[in-house]
Amino acid sequence: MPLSMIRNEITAQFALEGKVLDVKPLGEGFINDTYIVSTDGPRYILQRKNKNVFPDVPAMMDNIAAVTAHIKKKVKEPLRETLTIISAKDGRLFYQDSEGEYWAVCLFIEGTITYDVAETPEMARQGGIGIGRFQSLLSDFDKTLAEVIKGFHNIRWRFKQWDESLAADKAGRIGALSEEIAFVQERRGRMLKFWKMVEDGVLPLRVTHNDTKLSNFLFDKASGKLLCAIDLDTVMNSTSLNDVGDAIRSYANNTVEDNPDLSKVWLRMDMYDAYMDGYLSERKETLTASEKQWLAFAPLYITYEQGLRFLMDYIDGDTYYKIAYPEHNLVRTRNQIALLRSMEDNYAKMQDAVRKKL
Ligand code: GN1
Ligand code: MG
Repeated sequence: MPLSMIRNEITAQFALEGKVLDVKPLGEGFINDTYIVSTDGPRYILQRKNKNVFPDVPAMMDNIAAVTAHIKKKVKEPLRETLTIISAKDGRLFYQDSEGEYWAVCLFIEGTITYDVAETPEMARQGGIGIGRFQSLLSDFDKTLAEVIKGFHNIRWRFKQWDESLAADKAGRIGALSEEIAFVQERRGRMLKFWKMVEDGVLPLRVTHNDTKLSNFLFDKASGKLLCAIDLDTVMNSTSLNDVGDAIRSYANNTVEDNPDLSKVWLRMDMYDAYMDGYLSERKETLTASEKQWLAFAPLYITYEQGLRFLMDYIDGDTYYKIAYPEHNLVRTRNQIALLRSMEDNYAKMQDAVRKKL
């Protein structure tokens, strides 16, 4: 859809304050299309939600509305510490256009900044406090959330998809991927063992964000503190350990997740340590014994899962993640494999660091 149409027709469907002056694409995210809307009043974030990825956008928006309403009741600055959904003029949380596409708007939070790579351990510590706080604020949230993406962090389900992808070899690519495929296959049992604890209730279900990479958090420019978790599309009920794991996957990678230069990819223990320090300062008292025991494994689990998902998308012919060049998903896969190797080399130290803080 041309930008002029988004500007004139889509924004007009929402209850915005002020006259729309400008709409610009914001090149963030691998899934949705995101725009920033300037008006003579507040600024807004407008998104076209990806309906191939999210089969039930209305249920997803209900999840986000419920979670943000809960957080708003508890924080000092309700308009800055969580997202504010702006309804469509008909009162719904989204607008569906004539092509069936879903659009949603939230307030742009001024005075904030996002990052792709953590700059200092203090930033990682703030990240840990931030997700810990997110979990604490939602610890008494008692509604069940819709499962917006089936089996999102469920590796048993991912293996089912994986086996089907390998069997279909849709893009005819698996012949050249024997090393990467072997890497995934060798670790299946270990990863299933972790997920089994979620299935058996050994690791409890909590309200989780499920997409906690660094760039999904706003930092306050003035204080440097983590202010707000954004991209709430995947809030669901899962193990809270994965929110820490996914964060470590990005905060503690020495470089971005699609750097093709693998000599730059490794786990920064200083970032890991600082993140865990912040996180446990918030959550130490509330985690169960099993959660504490498996916390250090979560980054390995999520990095593995992410590598598998990138590789599966490459094998399927790049239908899920946005790519900027043909080998993008393969580059991402190799990056995650290198990061996981580095985590495996450091696993004893990772466990030790957690133990010392408990
Ligand atoms: C996607 O939407 P975005 O870019 O924040 C993906 C995450 C991945 C991430 C990798 C719904 O997140 O699971 O970890 O890319 N989100 C979905 O960068 O699949
Ligand atoms: Mg997302």
